[in-house]
Amino acid sequence: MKRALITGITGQDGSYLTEILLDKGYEVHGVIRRSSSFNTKRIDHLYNQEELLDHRFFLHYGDLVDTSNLNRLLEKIEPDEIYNLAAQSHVKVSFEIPDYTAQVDALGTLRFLDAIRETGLKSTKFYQASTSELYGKVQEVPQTEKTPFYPRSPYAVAKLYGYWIIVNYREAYNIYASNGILFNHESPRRGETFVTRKITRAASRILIGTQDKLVLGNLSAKRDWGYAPEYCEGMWQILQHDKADDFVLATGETHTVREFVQHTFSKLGVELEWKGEGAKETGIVKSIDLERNKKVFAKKDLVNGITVGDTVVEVSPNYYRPTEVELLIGDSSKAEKELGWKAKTKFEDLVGIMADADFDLVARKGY
Ligand code: NAP
Ligand code: G4F
Repeated sequence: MKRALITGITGQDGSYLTEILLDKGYEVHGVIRRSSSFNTKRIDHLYNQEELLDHRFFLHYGDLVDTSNLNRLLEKIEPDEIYNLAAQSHVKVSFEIPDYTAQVDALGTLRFLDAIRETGLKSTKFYQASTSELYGKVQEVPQTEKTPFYPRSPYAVAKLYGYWIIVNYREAYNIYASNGILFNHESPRRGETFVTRKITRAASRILIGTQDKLVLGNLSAKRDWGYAPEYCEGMWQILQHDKADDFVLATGETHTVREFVQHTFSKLGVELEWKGEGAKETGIVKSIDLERNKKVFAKKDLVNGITVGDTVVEVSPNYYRPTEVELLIGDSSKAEKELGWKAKTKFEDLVGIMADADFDLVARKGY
Protein backbone atom coordinates (compact mmCIF):
# COMPACT_ATOMS: atom_id res chain seq x y z
CA MET A 1 0.00 0.00 0.00
CA LYS A 2 1.39 3.42 -0.96
CA ARG A 3 1.76 5.99 1.81
CA ALA A 4 1.08 9.69 1.21
CA LEU A 5 1.74 12.65 3.48
CA ILE A 6 -0.38 15.75 2.86
CA THR A 7 0.29 19.16 4.39
CA GLY A 8 -2.64 21.58 4.20
CA ILE A 9 -5.03 18.63 4.54
CA THR A 10 -7.68 20.82 6.20
CA GLY A 11 -7.79 23.21 3.21
CA GLN A 12 -9.89 23.03 0.04
CA ASP A 13 -7.37 21.04 -2.00
CA GLY A 14 -6.16 18.90 0.90
CA SER A 15 -9.68 17.61 1.49
CA TYR A 16 -10.28 16.66 -2.16
CA LEU A 17 -6.83 15.11 -2.54
CA THR A 18 -7.41 12.99 0.58
CA GLU A 19 -10.64 11.61 -0.90
CA ILE A 20 -8.86 10.87 -4.20
CA LEU A 21 -5.89 9.08 -2.57
CA LEU A 22 -8.07 7.06 -0.17
CA ASP A 23 -10.15 5.99 -3.18
CA LYS A 24 -6.97 4.86 -4.92
CA GLY A 25 -6.11 2.68 -1.91
CA TYR A 26 -3.41 4.88 -0.34
CA GLU A 27 -2.64 5.14 3.35
CA VAL A 28 -3.02 8.88 3.97
CA HIS A 29 -1.29 10.92 6.66
CA GLY A 30 -2.27 14.55 7.11
CA VAL A 31 -0.62 17.40 8.98
CA ILE A 32 -3.00 19.60 10.95
CA ARG A 33 -2.30 22.72 13.00
CA ARG A 34 -3.35 23.13 16.58
CA SER A 35 -6.27 25.54 16.62
CA SER A 36 -8.42 26.99 19.40
CA SER A 37 -11.55 25.83 17.58
CA PHE A 38 -12.24 22.95 15.18
CA ASN A 39 -10.44 23.34 11.83
CA THR A 40 -11.19 19.93 10.30
CA LYS A 41 -14.68 20.49 8.91
CA ARG A 42 -13.61 19.73 5.32
CA ILE A 43 -12.30 16.27 6.30
CA ASP A 44 -14.62 15.33 9.16
CA HIS A 45 -16.69 13.12 6.83
CA LEU A 46 -13.53 11.00 6.29
CA TYR A 47 -12.20 11.15 9.80
CA ASN A 48 -15.48 9.79 11.14
CA GLN A 49 -15.29 6.60 9.08
CA GLU A 50 -13.99 4.05 11.54
CA GLU A 51 -12.69 1.58 8.96
CA LEU A 52 -10.42 4.34 7.59
CA LEU A 53 -9.26 5.55 10.99
CA ASP A 54 -8.09 2.09 12.00
CA HIS A 55 -5.97 1.41 8.97
CA ARG A 56 -5.55 4.10 6.35
CA PHE A 57 -6.17 7.64 7.56
CA PHE A 58 -4.04 9.37 10.19
CA LEU A 59 -3.72 12.97 11.35
CA HIS A 60 -0.62 14.44 12.99
CA TYR A 61 -0.07 17.81 14.57
CA GLY A 62 2.55 19.86 12.80
CA ASP A 63 3.49 23.15 11.24
CA LEU A 64 5.67 24.15 8.31
CA VAL A 65 7.58 26.54 10.55
CA ASP A 66 8.67 23.70 12.87
CA THR A 67 11.70 21.92 11.40
CA SER A 68 12.08 19.24 14.07
CA ASN A 69 8.42 18.33 13.70
CA LEU A 70 8.82 17.82 9.93
CA ASN A 71 11.90 15.64 10.46
CA ARG A 72 10.08 13.49 13.00
CA LEU A 73 7.05 13.09 10.73
CA LEU A 74 9.21 11.95 7.82
CA GLU A 75 11.16 9.48 9.96
CA LYS A 76 7.98 8.04 11.40
CA ILE A 77 5.83 7.89 8.26
CA GLU A 78 8.44 7.29 5.53
CA PRO A 79 5.98 8.45 2.85
CA ASP A 80 6.19 7.40 -0.80
CA GLU A 81 4.62 10.69 -1.84
CA ILE A 82 4.46 14.09 -0.16
CA TYR A 83 1.95 16.75 -1.25
CA ASN A 84 2.99 20.12 0.15
CA LEU A 85 -0.27 22.06 0.01
CA ALA A 86 0.10 23.99 3.27
CA ALA A 87 0.41 27.74 2.82
CA GLN A 88 -0.71 31.15 3.92
CA SER A 89 -2.64 31.15 0.66
CA HIS A 90 -4.42 34.52 0.67
CA VAL A 91 -2.78 37.06 -1.65
CA LYS A 92 -4.26 40.21 -0.04
CA VAL A 93 -3.46 38.97 3.48
CA SER A 94 0.16 38.41 2.42
CA PHE A 95 0.60 42.20 2.22
CA GLU A 96 -0.32 42.35 5.93
CA ILE A 97 1.80 39.38 7.07
CA PRO A 98 4.67 39.17 4.54
CA ASP A 99 7.22 37.74 6.98
CA TYR A 100 4.94 34.92 8.14
CA THR A 101 3.91 34.24 4.54
CA ALA A 102 7.58 33.85 3.58
CA GLN A 103 8.28 31.64 6.62
CA VAL A 104 5.54 29.21 5.60
CA ASP A 105 5.32 29.42 1.80
CA ALA A 106 9.02 29.85 0.99
CA LEU A 107 11.07 28.47 3.88
CA GLY A 108 8.46 25.83 4.74
CA THR A 109 9.18 24.24 1.36
CA LEU A 110 12.93 24.35 1.98
CA ARG A 111 12.51 22.79 5.45
CA PHE A 112 10.65 19.89 3.91
CA LEU A 113 13.17 19.31 1.13
CA ASP A 114 16.01 19.41 3.64
CA ALA A 115 14.18 16.96 5.87
CA ILE A 116 13.93 14.58 2.90
CA ARG A 117 17.65 15.00 2.25
CA GLU A 118 18.61 14.49 5.90
CA THR A 119 16.39 11.49 6.50
CA GLY A 120 17.80 9.91 3.33
CA LEU A 121 14.36 9.11 1.90
CA LYS A 122 15.74 8.73 -1.61
CA SER A 123 12.60 7.41 -3.30
CA THR A 124 10.09 9.83 -1.78
CA LYS A 125 8.32 11.98 -4.38
CA PHE A 126 7.48 15.60 -3.53
CA TYR A 127 4.68 17.73 -4.99
CA GLN A 128 4.90 21.49 -4.51
CA ALA A 129 1.75 23.63 -4.73
CA SER A 130 3.07 26.32 -7.06
CA THR A 131 0.76 28.91 -8.51
CA SER A 132 -0.21 31.03 -11.49
CA GLU A 133 0.38 34.04 -9.19
CA LEU A 134 4.07 33.56 -10.16
CA TYR A 135 3.21 35.11 -13.56
CA GLY A 136 1.78 38.23 -11.87
CA LYS A 137 2.31 41.10 -14.28
CA VAL A 138 2.12 38.70 -17.18
CA GLN A 139 4.92 38.67 -19.72
CA GLU A 140 3.09 36.44 -22.20
CA VAL A 141 -0.50 35.40 -22.98
CA PRO A 142 -1.41 32.60 -22.41
CA GLN A 143 1.06 31.52 -19.72
CA THR A 144 2.99 28.26 -20.11
CA GLU A 145 5.79 26.50 -18.19
CA LYS A 146 8.23 28.67 -20.19
CA THR A 147 6.65 32.09 -19.48
CA PRO A 148 8.93 34.30 -17.34
CA PHE A 149 7.68 35.02 -13.82
CA TYR A 150 6.88 38.51 -12.44
CA PRO A 151 5.35 38.08 -8.96
CA ARG A 152 3.17 40.92 -7.64
CA SER A 153 2.63 40.14 -3.94
CA PRO A 154 4.57 38.86 -0.91
CA TYR A 155 2.61 35.62 -1.41
CA ALA A 156 3.77 35.25 -5.01
CA VAL A 157 7.37 36.15 -4.14
CA ALA A 158 7.38 33.52 -1.38
CA LYS A 159 5.94 30.95 -3.80
CA LEU A 160 8.63 31.93 -6.32
CA TYR A 161 11.25 30.84 -3.78
CA GLY A 162 9.28 27.62 -3.29
CA TYR A 163 9.25 27.02 -7.04
CA TRP A 164 12.98 27.52 -7.50
CA ILE A 165 14.08 25.59 -4.42
CA ILE A 166 12.17 22.61 -5.84
CA VAL A 167 14.03 22.95 -9.14
CA ASN A 168 17.34 23.41 -7.31
CA TYR A 169 16.99 20.38 -5.02
CA ARG A 170 15.88 18.29 -7.99
CA GLU A 171 19.04 19.26 -9.90
CA ALA A 172 21.47 19.35 -6.97
CA TYR A 173 20.41 16.23 -5.03
CA ASN A 174 18.41 14.25 -7.55
CA ILE A 175 15.30 14.46 -5.36
CA TYR A 176 12.04 13.68 -7.20
CA ALA A 177 10.35 17.07 -6.70
CA SER A 178 7.76 18.60 -9.05
CA ASN A 179 5.94 21.91 -9.27
CA GLY A 180 2.26 22.00 -10.16
CA ILE A 181 1.71 25.55 -11.45
CA LEU A 182 -1.99 25.61 -10.81
CA PHE A 183 -4.30 28.37 -11.97
CA ASN A 184 -7.22 29.36 -9.72
CA HIS A 185 -9.43 26.42 -8.86
CA GLU A 186 -12.62 26.69 -6.88
CA SER A 187 -15.41 24.61 -5.37
CA PRO A 188 -18.10 24.70 -2.69
CA ARG A 189 -15.23 24.01 -0.25
CA ARG A 190 -13.33 27.17 -1.23
CA GLY A 191 -12.48 29.47 1.69
CA GLU A 192 -15.16 32.14 2.18
CA THR A 193 -12.76 35.08 1.72
CA PHE A 194 -11.63 34.15 -1.80
CA VAL A 195 -13.63 36.07 -4.37
CA THR A 196 -15.64 33.23 -5.97
CA ARG A 197 -16.96 31.84 -2.71
CA LYS A 198 -17.51 35.34 -1.33
CA ILE A 199 -19.73 35.99 -4.36
CA THR A 200 -21.77 32.75 -4.35
CA ARG A 201 -22.32 32.95 -0.59
CA ALA A 202 -23.29 36.63 -0.65
CA ALA A 203 -25.68 36.24 -3.62
CA SER A 204 -27.50 33.42 -1.80
CA ARG A 205 -27.70 35.44 1.40
CA ILE A 206 -28.96 38.51 -0.49
CA LEU A 207 -31.75 36.42 -2.06
CA ILE A 208 -32.81 35.12 1.33
CA GLY A 209 -32.50 38.51 3.01
CA THR A 210 -29.69 37.89 5.50
CA GLN A 211 -27.28 40.23 3.68
CA ASP A 212 -27.96 43.56 1.94
CA LYS A 213 -25.02 43.97 -0.41
CA LEU A 214 -21.96 42.30 -1.84
CA VAL A 215 -18.96 44.64 -1.53
CA LEU A 216 -15.98 43.78 -3.73
CA GLY A 217 -12.66 45.24 -4.92
CA ASN A 218 -11.37 45.08 -8.50
CA LEU A 219 -14.24 43.83 -10.68
CA SER A 220 -12.14 43.86 -13.86
CA ALA A 221 -9.44 41.40 -12.76
CA LYS A 222 -9.46 38.31 -14.98
CA ARG A 223 -8.84 34.78 -13.79
CA ASP A 224 -8.64 31.31 -15.31
CA TRP A 225 -11.03 29.51 -12.93
CA GLY A 226 -11.32 25.70 -12.88
CA TYR A 227 -12.96 23.07 -10.66
CA ALA A 228 -10.77 22.02 -7.70
CA PRO A 229 -11.34 18.21 -7.64
CA GLU A 230 -10.01 17.93 -11.21
CA TYR A 231 -6.87 19.87 -10.25
CA CYS A 232 -6.26 17.59 -7.25
CA GLU A 233 -6.44 14.55 -9.53
CA GLY A 234 -3.85 16.41 -11.64
CA MET A 235 -1.53 16.73 -8.61
CA TRP A 236 -1.53 12.94 -8.30
CA GLN A 237 -0.93 12.53 -12.04
CA ILE A 238 2.07 14.87 -11.80
CA LEU A 239 3.69 12.57 -9.22
CA GLN A 240 2.99 9.46 -11.34
CA HIS A 241 5.06 10.87 -14.24
CA ASP A 242 8.24 8.89 -14.93
CA LYS A 243 10.41 11.90 -14.14
CA ALA A 244 10.02 14.93 -11.90
CA ASP A 245 8.96 18.01 -13.87
CA ASP A 246 6.86 21.18 -13.73
CA PHE A 247 3.34 21.42 -15.17
CA VAL A 248 0.74 24.13 -15.70
CA LEU A 249 -2.86 23.10 -14.91
CA ALA A 250 -5.46 25.54 -16.27
CA THR A 251 -8.69 25.71 -18.27
CA GLY A 252 -7.43 28.06 -21.01
CA GLU A 253 -10.42 30.40 -20.48
CA THR A 254 -10.42 33.69 -18.61
CA HIS A 255 -13.27 35.75 -17.10
CA THR A 256 -13.57 38.92 -15.06
CA VAL A 257 -14.73 39.04 -11.45
CA ARG A 258 -17.72 41.04 -12.78
CA GLU A 259 -18.68 38.11 -15.05
CA PHE A 260 -18.47 35.76 -12.07
CA VAL A 261 -20.90 38.01 -10.18
CA GLN A 262 -23.23 38.34 -13.17
CA HIS A 263 -23.36 34.57 -13.79
CA THR A 264 -23.89 33.78 -10.11
CA PHE A 265 -26.92 36.06 -9.79
CA SER A 266 -28.20 34.91 -13.16
CA LYS A 267 -27.88 31.26 -12.16
CA LEU A 268 -30.00 32.05 -9.08
CA GLY A 269 -32.62 33.75 -11.29
CA VAL A 270 -31.60 37.41 -10.97
CA GLU A 271 -30.38 39.59 -13.85
CA LEU A 272 -28.14 42.53 -12.97
CA GLU A 273 -27.29 45.71 -14.81
CA TRP A 274 -24.07 47.63 -14.16
CA LYS A 275 -23.84 51.39 -13.65
CA GLY A 276 -20.87 53.69 -13.04
CA GLU A 277 -17.16 52.96 -13.20
CA GLY A 278 -14.24 52.11 -10.92
CA ALA A 279 -15.02 52.55 -7.22
CA LYS A 280 -18.43 54.00 -8.19
CA GLU A 281 -19.57 50.92 -10.13
CA THR A 282 -22.75 49.24 -8.85
CA GLY A 283 -24.75 46.15 -9.75
CA ILE A 284 -28.51 46.72 -9.75
CA VAL A 285 -31.33 44.14 -9.95
CA LYS A 286 -32.91 44.35 -13.42
CA SER A 287 -35.24 41.35 -13.28
CA ILE A 288 -36.05 38.29 -11.17
CA ASP A 289 -37.10 34.89 -12.50
CA LEU A 290 -36.81 32.27 -9.75
CA GLU A 291 -38.35 29.53 -11.90
CA ARG A 292 -35.12 29.40 -13.87
CA ASN A 293 -33.36 27.49 -11.08
CA LYS A 294 -35.16 24.43 -9.70
CA LYS A 295 -33.39 24.64 -6.33
CA VAL A 296 -34.29 28.29 -5.85
CA PHE A 297 -37.84 27.81 -7.13
CA ALA A 298 -38.38 24.93 -4.69
CA LYS A 299 -37.49 27.27 -1.81
CA LYS A 300 -39.22 30.31 -3.29
CA ASP A 301 -40.98 31.09 0.01
CA LEU A 302 -37.54 31.83 1.54
CA VAL A 303 -36.62 34.37 -1.14
CA ASN A 304 -37.68 37.69 0.31
CA GLY A 305 -34.53 39.81 0.32
CA ILE A 306 -34.54 41.19 -3.20
CA THR A 307 -36.59 43.60 -5.35
CA VAL A 308 -36.09 45.01 -8.87
CA GLY A 309 -34.07 48.24 -8.63
CA ASP A 310 -32.10 47.20 -5.51
CA THR A 311 -28.36 47.91 -5.53
CA VAL A 312 -26.83 44.59 -4.57
CA VAL A 313 -23.18 45.01 -5.63
CA GLU A 314 -20.84 47.84 -4.66
CA VAL A 315 -17.10 48.46 -4.87
CA SER A 316 -14.84 49.40 -1.97
CA PRO A 317 -11.18 50.34 -2.50
CA ASN A 318 -10.56 48.55 0.85
CA TYR A 319 -10.46 45.35 -1.18
CA TYR A 320 -7.95 46.67 -3.74
CA ARG A 321 -4.42 45.27 -3.57
CA PRO A 322 -1.28 47.46 -3.55
CA THR A 323 -0.18 45.62 -6.69
CA GLU A 324 -2.75 43.63 -8.64
CA VAL A 325 -2.59 40.69 -11.03
CA GLU A 326 -4.92 41.86 -13.80
CA LEU A 327 -4.98 38.88 -16.15
CA LEU A 328 -4.30 35.18 -15.87
CA ILE A 329 -4.95 32.59 -18.56
CA GLY A 330 -3.05 29.33 -18.70
CA ASP A 331 -2.03 26.91 -21.43
CA SER A 332 -1.88 23.38 -20.05
CA SER A 333 -1.10 21.58 -23.29
CA LYS A 334 2.09 20.09 -21.77
CA ALA A 335 0.00 18.43 -19.01
CA GLU A 336 -2.49 17.22 -21.62
CA LYS A 337 0.24 15.74 -23.80
CA GLU A 338 2.44 14.19 -21.10
CA LEU A 339 -0.06 13.36 -18.35
CA GLY A 340 -3.36 13.12 -20.21
CA TRP A 341 -4.76 15.83 -17.89
CA LYS A 342 -7.34 18.31 -19.15
CA ALA A 343 -9.79 20.56 -17.28
CA LYS A 344 -13.37 19.42 -17.94
CA THR A 345 -15.67 21.75 -16.01
CA LYS A 346 -16.51 24.94 -17.90
CA PHE A 347 -16.77 28.37 -16.25
CA GLU A 348 -20.58 28.51 -16.28
CA ASP A 349 -20.88 25.01 -14.82
CA LEU A 350 -18.40 25.88 -12.06
CA VAL A 351 -20.43 28.98 -11.17
CA GLY A 352 -23.57 26.80 -11.16
CA ILE A 353 -22.04 24.16 -8.85
CA MET A 354 -20.92 26.82 -6.37
CA ALA A 355 -24.09 28.94 -6.51
CA ASP A 356 -26.34 25.89 -6.02
CA ALA A 357 -24.25 24.59 -3.11
CA ASP A 358 -24.26 27.96 -1.34
CA PHE A 359 -27.95 28.54 -1.95
CA ASP A 360 -28.67 25.10 -0.40
CA LEU A 361 -26.46 25.86 2.57
CA VAL A 362 -27.88 29.31 3.21
CA ALA A 363 -31.47 28.08 2.74
CA ARG A 364 -30.84 25.22 5.19
CA LYS A 365 -29.03 27.21 7.84
CA GLY A 366 -30.75 30.56 7.32
CA TYR A 367 -27.49 32.54 7.14
P1 NAP B 1 -6.39 26.76 1.64
O1 NAP B 1 -7.82 26.27 1.52
O2 NAP B 1 -6.15 28.14 2.12
O3 NAP B 1 -5.63 25.71 2.61
C1 NAP B 1 -4.36 26.01 3.13
C2 NAP B 1 -3.96 24.89 4.09
O4 NAP B 1 -2.65 25.17 4.61
C3 NAP B 1 -4.89 24.74 5.31
O5 NAP B 1 -5.01 23.37 5.59
C4 NAP B 1 -4.10 25.44 6.41
O6 NAP B 1 -4.41 24.98 7.71
C5 NAP B 1 -2.68 25.01 6.03
N1 NAP B 1 -1.64 25.85 6.63
C6 NAP B 1 -1.52 27.19 6.59
N2 NAP B 1 -0.41 27.58 7.24
C7 NAP B 1 0.19 26.45 7.70
C8 NAP B 1 1.35 26.19 8.47
N3 NAP B 1 2.13 27.19 8.91
N4 NAP B 1 1.67 24.90 8.76
C9 NAP B 1 0.89 23.90 8.36
N5 NAP B 1 -0.26 24.07 7.65
C10 NAP B 1 -0.60 25.34 7.33
O7 NAP B 1 -5.64 26.59 0.25
P2 NAP B 1 -6.03 25.73 -1.05
O8 NAP B 1 -6.89 26.58 -1.92
O9 NAP B 1 -6.48 24.38 -0.64
O10 NAP B 1 -4.61 25.65 -1.78
C11 NAP B 1 -3.69 24.61 -1.49
C12 NAP B 1 -2.31 25.04 -1.92
O11 NAP B 1 -2.28 25.33 -3.31
C13 NAP B 1 -1.78 26.29 -1.23
O12 NAP B 1 -0.39 26.13 -1.07
C14 NAP B 1 -2.06 27.40 -2.22
O13 NAP B 1 -1.15 28.46 -2.03
C15 NAP B 1 -1.83 26.67 -3.53
N6 NAP B 1 -2.61 27.13 -4.68
C16 NAP B 1 -3.95 27.26 -4.61
C17 NAP B 1 -4.67 27.63 -5.74
C18 NAP B 1 -6.17 27.76 -5.72
O14 NAP B 1 -6.71 28.36 -6.65
N7 NAP B 1 -6.86 27.18 -4.75
C19 NAP B 1 -3.98 27.85 -6.95
C20 NAP B 1 -2.60 27.69 -6.98
C21 NAP B 1 -1.92 27.31 -5.85
P3 NAP B 1 -5.65 25.60 8.55
O15 NAP B 1 -6.88 24.93 8.02
O16 NAP B 1 -5.31 25.24 9.94
O17 NAP B 1 -5.65 27.08 8.28
O1 G4F C 1 -10.12 35.00 -5.09
P1 G4F C 1 -8.86 35.77 -4.94
O2 G4F C 1 -8.52 36.26 -3.59
O3 G4F C 1 -7.72 34.85 -5.56
P2 G4F C 1 -6.24 35.17 -6.10
O4 G4F C 1 -5.70 36.43 -5.58
O5 G4F C 1 -6.28 35.01 -7.57
O6 G4F C 1 -5.41 33.98 -5.43
C1 G4F C 1 -5.90 32.65 -5.45
O7 G4F C 1 -5.47 32.01 -6.62
C2 G4F C 1 -4.04 31.87 -6.75
C3 G4F C 1 -3.77 31.18 -8.09
O8 G4F C 1 -3.64 32.15 -9.10
C4 G4F C 1 -3.53 31.05 -5.58
F1 G4F C 1 -2.17 30.89 -5.69
C5 G4F C 1 -3.86 31.75 -4.28
O9 G4F C 1 -3.46 30.91 -3.19
C6 G4F C 1 -5.38 31.94 -4.20
O10 G4F C 1 -5.99 30.67 -4.11
O11 G4F C 1 -8.90 37.04 -5.91
C7 G4F C 1 -9.14 36.93 -7.30
C8 G4F C 1 -9.31 38.32 -7.92
C9 G4F C 1 -8.18 39.30 -7.53
O12 G4F C 1 -7.80 40.02 -8.67
C10 G4F C 1 -8.82 40.24 -6.53
O13 G4F C 1 -8.30 41.56 -6.52
O14 G4F C 1 -10.50 38.89 -7.37
C11 G4F C 1 -10.25 40.23 -7.03
N1 G4F C 1 -11.23 40.64 -6.02
C12 G4F C 1 -12.16 41.63 -6.20
N2 G4F C 1 -12.86 41.78 -5.07
C13 G4F C 1 -11.35 40.16 -4.78
C14 G4F C 1 -12.38 40.87 -4.17
N3 G4F C 1 -10.70 39.17 -4.12
C15 G4F C 1 -11.08 38.88 -2.85
N4 G4F C 1 -10.45 37.87 -2.19
N5 G4F C 1 -12.07 39.59 -2.21
C16 G4F C 1 -12.75 40.60 -2.83
O15 G4F C 1 -13.63 41.21 -2.23
